[in-house]
Amino acid sequence: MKLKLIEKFRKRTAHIAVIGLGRVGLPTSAVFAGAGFSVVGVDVLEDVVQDVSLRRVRANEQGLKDLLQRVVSSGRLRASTESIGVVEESDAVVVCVQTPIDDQRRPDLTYLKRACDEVAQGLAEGKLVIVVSTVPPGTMKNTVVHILEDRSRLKCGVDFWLAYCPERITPGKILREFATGDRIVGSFDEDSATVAVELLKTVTNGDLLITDCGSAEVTKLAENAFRDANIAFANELALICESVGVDVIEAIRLANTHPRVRIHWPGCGVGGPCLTKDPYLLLHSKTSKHVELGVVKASRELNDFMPTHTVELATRVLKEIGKSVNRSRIAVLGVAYKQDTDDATNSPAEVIIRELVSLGASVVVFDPYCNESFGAEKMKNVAEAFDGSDCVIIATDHAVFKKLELKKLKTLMKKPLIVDGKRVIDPDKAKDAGLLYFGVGYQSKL
Ligand code: SAJ
Repeated sequence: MKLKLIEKFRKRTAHIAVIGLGRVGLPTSAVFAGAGFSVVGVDVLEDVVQDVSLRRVRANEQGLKDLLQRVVSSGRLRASTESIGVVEESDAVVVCVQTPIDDQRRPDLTYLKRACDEVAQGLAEGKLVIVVSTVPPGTMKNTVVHILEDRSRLKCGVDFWLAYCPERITPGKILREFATGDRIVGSFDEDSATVAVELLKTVTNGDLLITDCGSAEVTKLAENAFRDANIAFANELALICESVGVDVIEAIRLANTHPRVRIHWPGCGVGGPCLTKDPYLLLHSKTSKHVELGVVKASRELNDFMPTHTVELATRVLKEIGKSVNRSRIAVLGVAYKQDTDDATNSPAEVIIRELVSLGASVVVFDPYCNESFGAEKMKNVAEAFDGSDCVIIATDHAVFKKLELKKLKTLMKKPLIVDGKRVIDPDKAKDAGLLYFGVGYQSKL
């Protein structure tokens, strides 16, 4: 049975179902179809399914539109809202549904449980199920395997194979990272690992690192929680540097010349769908009775405070130069949560804009890629944003913001104040251009 499935993967004759066509599922479907498989992507949302049929990609993701055009036109990828029948006709099922947190920041596994229940209804002997969704530790063992086995009356590792292979793709570079990145393959049994590796080998040249499910779950969460904590450390340093009059970027640059130090970049906050959520999935399982497990939680809290800190910085400096925030026109450059993408999910810019508006400022925004404006007036270009402003706040590190013509732009401003939330501008260049420059981790003398 196992060899038959492996043979189908090698010959690309296997049929693959991808459940969930979001940020991860859509590229996953396209990549498997691009590798030669016949793929059906399933989503509960009609318009998402229709987007695939119309070959429409909403995200600004390098190469994805071309790949989708190719695989849909060739008939290797289609989409459906009906999961059970699609699973019945598939040899492998890849689950990519969202695993959000609720208002209390507890994991909400509703989508995952529903997807597993439907997969179980279409499951038969000899199929492989791979879960890709990010999950709290223990979810595969305590939830996923039970739903699959109970509903299908089949035995994992005997009748069907099951693996947990979290994604590691980063928006903007998804296809490249998919093709070259190493992948974790967590499984309960050797055969499941072998079969999952055979499938993943068809789409990545990276190493496939086999482990048990629990380790794979913790690894995925550790990756994002570590990055969040590292950024929080950089942000804490930034706050310290502001109070002692040191440029945090200089301190981090020098500290990072030490062979065992690698501090991340500070800024006006951490956004996106992953770093803002995954640490809470990890925290959900904390169990120590002897010590308060504070690092992950404190990191989240500090990073969540940074947009407010940026607003406070702008407000204070405006006041010092004789301008109250409620009489100021403030331009926010960048709405996306991440450089050179159009995604505004949990963007620090949202908090910055909303707080400025609630303080009575007149807020305008410019982002070359992102249509979202969180209620602020959208400007067509950088010059329009600077024109008549009392303060410009940089909230996203888009590459174009690193090359602003500061001398020219300064002449358009009412007050020449720039607050660099992403530290993309050289303070000396800004000062040479006649600007008052403040930034996260950088204080100027007025
Ligand atoms: N950020 C900083 N300082 C830094 C790096 C990032 O402030 O030094 C900010 C960014 O501006 C952004 C936020 O953090 O607002 C998140 O950006 P990111 O590039 O760290 O991460 P994501 O959320 O786009 O993608 C992460 C990646 N995880 C890691 O790098 C460990 C990606 O590889 C994962 O696949 C993705 O989460 C995911 O889906 O889990």
